Amino acid sequence: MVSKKVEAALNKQIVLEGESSQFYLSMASWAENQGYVGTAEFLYRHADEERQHMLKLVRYINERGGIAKIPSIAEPPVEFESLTTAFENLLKHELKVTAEINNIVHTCLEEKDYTTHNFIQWYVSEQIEEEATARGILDRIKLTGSEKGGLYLFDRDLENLTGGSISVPDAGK
Ligand code: OFO
Repeated sequence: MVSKKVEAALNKQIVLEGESSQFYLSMASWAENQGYVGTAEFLYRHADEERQHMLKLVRYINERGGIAKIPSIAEPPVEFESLTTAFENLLKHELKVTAEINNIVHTCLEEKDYTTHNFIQWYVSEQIEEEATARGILDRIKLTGSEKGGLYLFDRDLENLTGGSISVPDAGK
């Protein structure tokens, strides 16, 4: 059974994962409208993965005798200045998510909840990957520059990255 404190921390994380999903969905839609087909594919896939992260938390809280709360989510931005600013925002967002995951780890230890501590380790590893992916993408953009030809190649590259650089968990497991 999760304590009230752990339950609250996990419910807070549901909001963040939901926000991540909506944020990436909005970026995907923007990229699609800009003609960045590969980037859009990558981001649509990423938005789905974030929803799985949220779902995994919902299922875990309920499984452990808590009550998962499904929140309303703030509207994400519709427009992004450029691919660079979009991915800079993404990295900033992921850094915030990592900080919150670390807070959950801290709460688990305070509450001596070693089961949730174990559960949350999946998110700790996932954040290492997500930050690395975001940094890698920003590096690629910097390397290709803002010329149309370079951005076209970047976009194609990202489409190929869609395949499996970010793993999708089984919900609730
Ligand atoms: Fe859920 O990993 Fe990004 O936010």
